Amino acid sequence: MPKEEKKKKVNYADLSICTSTVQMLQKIAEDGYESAFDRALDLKPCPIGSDSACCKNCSMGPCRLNPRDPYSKTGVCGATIDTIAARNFARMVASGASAHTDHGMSMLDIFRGVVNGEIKDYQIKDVEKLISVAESIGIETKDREIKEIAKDLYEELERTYTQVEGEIPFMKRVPPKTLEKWRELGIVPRGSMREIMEIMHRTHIGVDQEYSNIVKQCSRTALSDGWGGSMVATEISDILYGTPKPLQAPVNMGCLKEDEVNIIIHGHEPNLFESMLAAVNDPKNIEKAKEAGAKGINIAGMCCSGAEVLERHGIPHAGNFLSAEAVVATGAVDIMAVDVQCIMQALANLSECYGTKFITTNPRAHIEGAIHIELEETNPMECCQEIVEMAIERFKNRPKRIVIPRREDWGIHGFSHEYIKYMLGGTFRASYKPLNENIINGKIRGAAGVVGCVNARVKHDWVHTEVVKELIKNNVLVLQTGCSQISLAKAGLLKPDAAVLAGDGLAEVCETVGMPPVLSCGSCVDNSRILVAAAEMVRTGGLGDSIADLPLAGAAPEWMSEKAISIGHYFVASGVYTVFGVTFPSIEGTKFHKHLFEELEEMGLGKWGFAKDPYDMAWMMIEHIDKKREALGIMGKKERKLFDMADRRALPEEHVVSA
Ligand code: BF8
Repeated sequence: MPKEEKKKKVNYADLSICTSTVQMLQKIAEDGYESAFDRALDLKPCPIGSDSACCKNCSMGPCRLNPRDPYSKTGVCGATIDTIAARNFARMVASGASAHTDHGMSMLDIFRGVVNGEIKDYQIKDVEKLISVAESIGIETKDREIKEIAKDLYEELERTYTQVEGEIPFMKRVPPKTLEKWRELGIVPRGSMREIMEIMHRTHIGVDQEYSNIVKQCSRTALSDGWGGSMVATEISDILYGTPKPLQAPVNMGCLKEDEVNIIIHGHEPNLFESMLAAVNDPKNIEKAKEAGAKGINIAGMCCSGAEVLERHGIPHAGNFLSAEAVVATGAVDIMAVDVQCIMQALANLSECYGTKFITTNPRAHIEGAIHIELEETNPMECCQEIVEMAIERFKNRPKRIVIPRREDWGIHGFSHEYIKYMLGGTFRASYKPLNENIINGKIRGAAGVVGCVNARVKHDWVHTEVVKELIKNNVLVLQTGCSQISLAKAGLLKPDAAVLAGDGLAEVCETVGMPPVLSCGSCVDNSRILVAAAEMVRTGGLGDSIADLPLAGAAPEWMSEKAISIGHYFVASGVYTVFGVTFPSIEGTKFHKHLFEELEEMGLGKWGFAKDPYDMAWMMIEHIDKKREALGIMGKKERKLFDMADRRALPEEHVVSA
């Protein structure tokens, strides 16, 4: 079928519940271009690859096994389905962990430059946080100069990456019982460089060919991400740019301004955004924009870069990963500047179609067709100034037709774990005790982290939204990060009055404390905030001795990136039941699958789960939370389930959407 004809048949409202995105997808099609949603329709996923039944680790292959009869064949070298799937999984963990740990390392490089005086454009903004992080890993702070503490902190945290033997510094934050389990299983991370290197070695042809031993190294590597690289990224970003506190901020494309110069920052590391904020607020630049006929300069975020400044400064957020092309299609974006991760290559061409200047700024991520202006940490303003000037130039030559969806959704963002503690306990008694007590008395059934990507293979934003609605309706407090929280912000669930959608117990707690039932915690590296919160819940007492005892579950309902696999696996290794949607890279019935989905829990860790249907996903989590409550002896009288898994299974599959 000719492309044009085919495009006319697509009803974009079937592919996303974000009305702004739908409006712009329609515009992209009408303008004769295509988006990831169109490409997903054109390009069916390879069924063998989706089941992880293909090995291309050497040139005797690629060897494709039969997913329907996975033990009927092996690869040329004799690798079984369990070895092949475990190796593929391990390489996803390694790649995802690399992304987060390399991001964390960049933050640490900047911190070192600030401490040594080589970098002057960033400063230690949050001294209180610096001291608390230092103390949490045993650095003496009493009667010492801030600079001395910061230097020790830098040197200590560098071990997170470079250490070849011993335990990484943030192991001191892990509840003792959890750490004891990791030591017993031999999965305490040394340094992330060593763990990632070892995964790449072990998954080479002819090395580790026992799935459970491969998974052991997955756990060690993923933990070096969650309790290592990601945690360093979060903590150093807070020290340099401030620890988030709740604030009200808008999300969605209505934040673009027709009469202002619009700059979108997309990617992951907060440095570019922080420097761009300084540049757009420079009165000289505002004056230049006015001379060009604009009312001012407007800056907004996308994806995790956006989530960082949304949480810290209340800067508007234009949309999550899958809305990036839609935002460009407004024609109103004068510049989209990016750094690393989750930047679709297609943005370069599409930007050209709409006259948007598309700028790469990081030496690790050039994109064909983009203009590269490198951000030097020692002189970030040079790059940012050039970007602002280009944006003003583009404003002068904007295309005539600009279409901005008018929608803005306001919500509360910025729930760092420090603030959650303060919010619950007050300034002088900051504590997780009220949370634990409300879980013990049953008003709150448990907590869930619903996080991660959006994926063009399922209905955009819909799966996230339905999972979260079902959880809060059943008194589960939800913590969010990444693209997921933007989905829920657009659905209006990050406002205190969303408590009307919560069950009676959770609603009562939300009303008393004045918080929404869904807490927006930041970017994907900020999943480390959820780990710290979980450790704090254990330390507070009454909910068991290890993270695996907590009535806690996690989900990435629309995941797509390798980073999500690393995150999922560090939650699992930390003791959390973690349910993924869309697809899962293993075949049910294989030994590898059973290991991830059952045996890890029997070993005292968490376990993986998988469901496509959001209500199934939510109920798998709720039933797990109830199982943990039973084990803790806090189940009380059995709550009446309005609609449980058995009811769900009896229903036809009308809620499962595939694009
Ligand atoms: O790191 S949630 S689509 S933007 S990978 Fe990417 Fe996924 Fe979004 Fe943030 Ni995280």
